Amino acid sequence: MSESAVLYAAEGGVATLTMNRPEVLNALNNDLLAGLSAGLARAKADDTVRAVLLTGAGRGFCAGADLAANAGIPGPRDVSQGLRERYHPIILAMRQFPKPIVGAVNGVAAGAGMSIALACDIVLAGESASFLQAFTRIGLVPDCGSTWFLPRMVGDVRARALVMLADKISAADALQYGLVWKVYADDKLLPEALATAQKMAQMPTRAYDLIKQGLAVSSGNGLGDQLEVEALLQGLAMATEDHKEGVTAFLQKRPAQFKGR
Ligand code: LHQ
Repeated sequence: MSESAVLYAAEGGVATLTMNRPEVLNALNNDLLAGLSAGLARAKADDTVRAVLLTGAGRGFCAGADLAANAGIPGPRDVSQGLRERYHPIILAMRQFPKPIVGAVNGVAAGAGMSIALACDIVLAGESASFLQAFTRIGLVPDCGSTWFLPRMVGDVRARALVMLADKISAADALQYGLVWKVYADDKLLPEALATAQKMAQMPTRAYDLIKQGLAVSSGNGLGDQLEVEALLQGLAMATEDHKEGVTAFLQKRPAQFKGR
């Protein structure tokens, strides 16, 4: 595995993962996929890391599967297995990641690269970023969670149009559709994304983990079941040191100092 396909830097509670194949807009080959998996595992294991920032080097965020590298895949069965073995673990790891993930979409996010952007907890974009469900342009179907994320994020009408028409949409449209949280001037994106991640790294990390667990099951649950999930999660949140600190700080009229425990 090439160490440089994904750059890893941890500072101030934030691990920054930078997809680093700028010459192909960070298209996903096995090195980059392995680098993402390794970077996520490293950030998860490091107790000093309490938030992750994911971005791309150069002018792209991620152009999806490397079509040149994948051109040699012999048949559909191998593609399915490749998705299961190399792509799905990343999407699931992101959604099950016990710390928040901020995505800084600095350029085009296409195909599986758009799915990866959508798997982040907070998606921020530069004003020249774009989003492309590229799959049908090459006779494929959306993968890596796009058919799961999109209807939930933008509704059925827009989800169908995005995946079937495969038009590249601007960051402004993505904001209007609810695919991203905020759009910044290109030169402000990374500093703003880092500030967001740093702020989240000071927040109650265990509560974030529990929130992600609750949101993960909400769309499959009825209200009664989800109320029960919330009750269980709240019991766990209430047992954390950060909850005690939050209440103590409130009563003492001072800012809380959360430790992520
Ligand atoms: C690329 C790529 C790329 C290789 C740009 N691969 N080189 C998962 C697993 C298994 C099987 C199949 O599928 C999947 C899921 C998927 O992700 S399928 C979807 C794959 N992605 C695409 O179809 C997007 C292909 N790329 C594009 O349509 C364009 O490059 C976009 C719209 C992203 C950007 O366009 P431009 O800004 O005009 O840049 P460009 O096209 O000139 O690209 C710059 C370079 O990057 C260029 O290389 P070159 O040597 O000519 O400078 C491209 O060939 C290369 N590149 N995407 N996915």
